[in-house]
Amino acid sequence: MSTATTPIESLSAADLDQLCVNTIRTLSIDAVQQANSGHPGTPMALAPLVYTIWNRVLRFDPQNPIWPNRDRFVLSNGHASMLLWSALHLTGVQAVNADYETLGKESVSLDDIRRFRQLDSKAPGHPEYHWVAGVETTTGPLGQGVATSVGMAIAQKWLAARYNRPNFEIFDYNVYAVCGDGCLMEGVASEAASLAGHLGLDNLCWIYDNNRITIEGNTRIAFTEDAAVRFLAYGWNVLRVGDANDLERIEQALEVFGKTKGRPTFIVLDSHIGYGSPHRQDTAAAHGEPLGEEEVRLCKLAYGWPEDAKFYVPDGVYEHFDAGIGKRGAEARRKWSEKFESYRAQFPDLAAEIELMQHRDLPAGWDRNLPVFAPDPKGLAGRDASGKTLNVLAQNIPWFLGGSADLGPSNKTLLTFEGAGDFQADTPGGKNLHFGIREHAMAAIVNGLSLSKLRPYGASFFIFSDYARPSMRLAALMELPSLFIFTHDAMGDGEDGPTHQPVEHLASLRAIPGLITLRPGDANEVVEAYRYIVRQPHQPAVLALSRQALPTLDRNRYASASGVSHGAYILADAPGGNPEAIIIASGSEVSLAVQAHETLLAEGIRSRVVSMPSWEIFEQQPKSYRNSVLPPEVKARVAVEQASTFGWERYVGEAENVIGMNTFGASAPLKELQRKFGFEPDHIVQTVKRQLGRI
Ligand SMILES: Cc1ncc(C[n+]2csc(CCOP(=O)(O)OP(=O)(O)O)c2C)c(N)n1
Ligand SMILES: [Mg+2]
Repeated sequence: MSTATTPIESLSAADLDQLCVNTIRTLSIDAVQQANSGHPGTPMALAPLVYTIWNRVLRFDPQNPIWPNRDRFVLSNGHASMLLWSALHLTGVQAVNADYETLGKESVSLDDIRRFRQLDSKAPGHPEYHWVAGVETTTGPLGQGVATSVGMAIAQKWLAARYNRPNFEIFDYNVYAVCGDGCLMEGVASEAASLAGHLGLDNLCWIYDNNRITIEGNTRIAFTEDAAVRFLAYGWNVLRVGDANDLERIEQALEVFGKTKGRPTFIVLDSHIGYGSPHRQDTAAAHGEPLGEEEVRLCKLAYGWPEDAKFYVPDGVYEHFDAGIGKRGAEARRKWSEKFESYRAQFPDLAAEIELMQHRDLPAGWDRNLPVFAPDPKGLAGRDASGKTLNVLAQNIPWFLGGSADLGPSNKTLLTFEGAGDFQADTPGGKNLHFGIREHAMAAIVNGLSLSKLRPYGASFFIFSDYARPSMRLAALMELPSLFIFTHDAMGDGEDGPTHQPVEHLASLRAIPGLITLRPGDANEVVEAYRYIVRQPHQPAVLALSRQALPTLDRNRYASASGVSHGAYILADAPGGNPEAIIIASGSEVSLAVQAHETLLAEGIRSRVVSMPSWEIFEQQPKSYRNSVLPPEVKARVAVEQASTFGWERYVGEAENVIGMNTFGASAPLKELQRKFGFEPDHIVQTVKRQLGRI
């Protein structure tokens, strides 16, 4: 048997493969041991898989990890992150900055790996998009990676349909996702797999690490279904590789995937967690604990490794990766770039679109013909204003697309213009996605589309944002411009009752760092909300929209809706300013606040109305602006919002100054609910007067 110290010239090709595989293994166990924290067992088991995908199959150029037509590799079992750090390091993937420039240094250095899980290391605990070049999506919450990979695969199909031309396969990449038992147990993966099967995404391959181990022990305690049969039922092609150490079999299975048309591929890979560890192999202990110095030594012995070497990359390993993925990736990218140049000559407009999209820029004229709504006391529902705006944006921005979780007709998110089309297996250029009743997968898929540089939206009722929240949180963590459109934002669907009436949702979404929530107060605020959102290339947003008509305010009388871009603005003021009381409202309560204001003015009370569609945007404004809208010396304040009162104290002082919800709603017509819960102008008037001592 050759060992890690056998002279390079006497190693066969198979020996070199093995040397690379064992380098991934030993880097992983050394990093976990050094950090005294992490997950060694799965990297030890899956090193051959990752080696085979990366060095033999993936069309990926380490010199340019953001090449648009690269194959995507997603590590959905993110706890096995050392697999990815090893692969990124050994293949020499280059760092890229936020301006999409390669920096001439490696993305993950050996020193980063030595500092695995330490502050500022480019080898953090779990794969983090944005932080480490070469990570295609953030993973760790199990199931998210595989679900997101479906979005990436949909994106490839859509991009190919729009941009490929005969002899110009500009987009023909594949998406590989590795997952474990945990990912397969999570519902989001099932939702996504079902949709992927329906859509026949033959560019998508999931490899399932069938090691029968999770944290609590053998999967016989909780997970005994036949996953292969389940995926067959979803309409996937299912393959099995019975030995995770068999590089040739793994490669063959991946070849079969490459040739399979009309269905995604699911490869069941039987593996041994902690492979090579005499005392830990096939045990849950191998999952999430360092092996211990002695066991590390024994593993190295088993791998033919020098027992005392740490973070050791033997001669020939970097070179072997260079000769594999390095050469193949560079060649693929070079050919593509040449092809793209002739494409640009023949199809300059399409080429220009692709380049804009890659930099998350917008096409010229992206906001032309956005609707302007005339004053109208009866007004328009937020969702209707949204539908009109969406239909304009989706025509102006070719790569703006999306859909709903079966609520398109209610959410008003259907794109109805000529040529918009439905995205289906046989019509992959359609812009209307049908996610089915799968909110969680929808949000993950929307993230996958965003990661592929499209501008996507997903929609549902606001109450069901709960079902999508884990992926929305990841959108924020990844700084993706994913747009989540939620209608029926409060009690507007009255009769549906408390199961359908959001209460805590705004507060809970406002608590997610980096996520922008917007609850516009009339049709023109809806347009301005979109205008703001579309211009943010790196921020996810939630739009909370009304089901019911809201009066369209007369903007000659009240301030322009462009104030939305400041998060909050003075909508109506006491004559000459200098108010003695401030009413702050969002969404459907803005018009109530305006009515209360008119009453107060008539009674000689100098009130101001602040429309506050977005806390987060307001908080980003300079203090001088914030103080001009909410002058600190004006203490009499009321906030009105048909949602949890939680948090509003920050703007109005006492909880008793908030007209909001402290309970669930009820099933009744909206008018009755407004009376029951105090969302009426008169209640606002009384609350203001009470503070001013005028009652
Ligand atoms: C949504 C979610 N729930 C729980 C966890 C905590 N967790 C991390 S790994 C793991 C077990 C995963 O088992 P498996 O996917 O089989 O991974 P293996 O141990 O085989 O690598 C759990 C429960 C998580 N990361 N994400
Ligand atoms: Mg497992």
